[in-house]
Amino acid sequence: MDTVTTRHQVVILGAGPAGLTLARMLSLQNVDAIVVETRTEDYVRERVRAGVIEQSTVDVLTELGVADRLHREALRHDGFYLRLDEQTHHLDFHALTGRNAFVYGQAEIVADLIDARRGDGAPMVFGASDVAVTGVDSATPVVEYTQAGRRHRVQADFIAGCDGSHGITPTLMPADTQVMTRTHPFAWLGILARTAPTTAEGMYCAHPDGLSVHSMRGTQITRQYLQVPADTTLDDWPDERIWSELRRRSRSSDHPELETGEIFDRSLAPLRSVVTTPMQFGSLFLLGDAAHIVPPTGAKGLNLAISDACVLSHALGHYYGHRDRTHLESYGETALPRIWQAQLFSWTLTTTLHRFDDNPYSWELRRARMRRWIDSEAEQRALGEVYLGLPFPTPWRPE
Ligand code: RFL
Ligand code: PHB
Repeated sequence: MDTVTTRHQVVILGAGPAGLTLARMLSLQNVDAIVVETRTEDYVRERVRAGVIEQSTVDVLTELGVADRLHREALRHDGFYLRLDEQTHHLDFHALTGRNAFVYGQAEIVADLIDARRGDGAPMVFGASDVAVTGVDSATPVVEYTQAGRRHRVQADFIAGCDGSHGITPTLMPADTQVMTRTHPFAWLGILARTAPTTAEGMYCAHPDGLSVHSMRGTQITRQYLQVPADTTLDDWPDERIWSELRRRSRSSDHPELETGEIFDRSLAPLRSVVTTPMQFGSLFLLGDAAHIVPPTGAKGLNLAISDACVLSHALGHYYGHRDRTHLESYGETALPRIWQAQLFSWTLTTTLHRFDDNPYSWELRRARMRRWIDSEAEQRALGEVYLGLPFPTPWRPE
């Protein structure tokens, strides 16, 4: 097979939220990058995942000129509902902070970013196979891949590892890299269904038998999750079992029973917390899920991916604008404090809202903490500040 050699300043591996947002930020700063993705474009555009995005993320996407559809179609939420002891409570973070959360599917954000990149006429490759990266410990790293029967060899200054938790870039980090991991003893079964949402905003239902989450995609489709055992399979969950469990865990004395309807997508996601440090090595920088994972409780993963993209884009802007490496050298140190705040938030929500054991003491402690969230304005404000998005560590380009 013949090999085509090209050169770009930055190779971005992965066309998820981290990679595509970084690509847009670099394009707007005239930094020459190529995006290389193993999946097909259709697959990436349709992958069902996140839905709740922070005000801070929406603000950046707006600045990047990729949020026109988002502003037309996203649902704007003030907070979320918490159902405890069959009663529904609204945590109104907007009233306390003046900010909002937005519901807009991850696939839509990805589609908007792909369309913007096409508009920029900037290189983006889908369906790459046999991706190999060499020389990350040097100033001349190389990425090779095969696409449409040709081998490509790309020389670059930097590699942005945006290839997610199962990608190859995390494996290129040196042996003494710390990968701090906690695996939670359960998973989330997620569905998309053709039903109307029961509450106007997303809802966490804390039930002694386990969590159920009720979110939405627009006004006609719901996105709902059930805490399930880590070793369960989708075959264990016929539709009737899913609905009866969602209904049981979300029963209330103040709202009608959950509506049921056609389930047209279902998936299982394990719950893990991971932080990799350092987040960089030589000319390689890890972003998003390639560097850290949060359990989906609290909806932080995509937002963190975009905040990493800001930090790296800012640092690359400094490098190409002024040949100043200082921001590149402190990339991880700059990104990590916000990542740890999101880890703490997701950890707190995960350990409070899920059932870990059937010990009544554990349940009463969890109830006591939720009562504080419901009853104390100070606690609500503190939750709301993180839920709606702490400020990003840096602007996406040098000021
Ligand atoms: P992604 O989205 O996994 O993208 C990585 C991309 O890299 C490609 N890839 C490669 N490309 C090139 N070469 C290779 N060798 C490659 N190997 C893999 C992959 O095909 C893929 O396209 O990572 P990124 O960009 O870091 O984005 C992270 C987010 O996707 C993730 O954190 C969120 O989905 C997490 N998450 C949520 N985050 C939120 O902010 N709000 C939410 O409401 C929310 N809900 C969720 C979630 C994640 C969930 N699951 C499925 C874990 C709900 C669920 C159920
Ligand atoms: C979603 O709408 O997909 C969603 C809602 C709440 C979460 C995670 C995901 O905690």
